[in-house]
Amino acid sequence: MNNKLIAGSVAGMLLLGTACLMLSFFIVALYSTTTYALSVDVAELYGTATANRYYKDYTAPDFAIDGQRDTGWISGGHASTNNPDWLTIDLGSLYLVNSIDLLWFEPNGRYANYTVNYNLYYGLDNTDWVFVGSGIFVDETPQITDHFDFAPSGQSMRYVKYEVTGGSHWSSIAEINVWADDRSSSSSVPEPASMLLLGFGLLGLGSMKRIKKRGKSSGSLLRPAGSKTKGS
Ligand SMILES: [Ca+2]
Repeated sequence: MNNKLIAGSVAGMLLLGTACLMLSFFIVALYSTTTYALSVDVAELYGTATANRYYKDYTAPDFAIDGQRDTGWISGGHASTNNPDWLTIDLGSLYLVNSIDLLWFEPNGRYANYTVNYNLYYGLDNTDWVFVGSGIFVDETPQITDHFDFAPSGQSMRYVKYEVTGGSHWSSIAEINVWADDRSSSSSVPEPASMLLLGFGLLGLGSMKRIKKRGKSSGSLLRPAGSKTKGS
């Protein structure tokens, strides 16, 4: 191959490889400082639950945030609008909450069509409450879950209040899941695009080295590893 042509190719690949590699490292460094939070149940992880009353030790408030679907809080009596039962959760600090799920007990048929009427609130403190929504759990379906979404921006809160205002069942709830971006579980993850660019950079340097080697030996790039170029 013409020496000038080889020299030109080497210079071009050197320039291209260096440019790709520098760009790749810049993007990887940029994204390596970006954190991606995981959505977790901060009530189960960090919360403490308190209620105005509970039936037995095995139906205490903390069983509403223990992550188990077959345990829960049971007040031991009926509530009314004028005399509600309540359970509050203190998350320990402010969280930007994405959604809240309420899971009632899986009914076993003993109390078919019994009901629990509830209101859901959140608060920045344990005094002033902001209404989120209300519902009625009816003991007639295999699984009973109500979902409250704060998309797209989330809602900052430290406290959650589940209030029962009536119904034919004793006041109760199996699980209250409070989904938020967990700051402690954030992780640094390079994006696939930056890793792809890094690959291009390395590929460019690899091509440059192969051309430099070909310029010296004029041998085949596909020859088996370890084989010797004629005359070497
Ligand atoms: Ca539970």
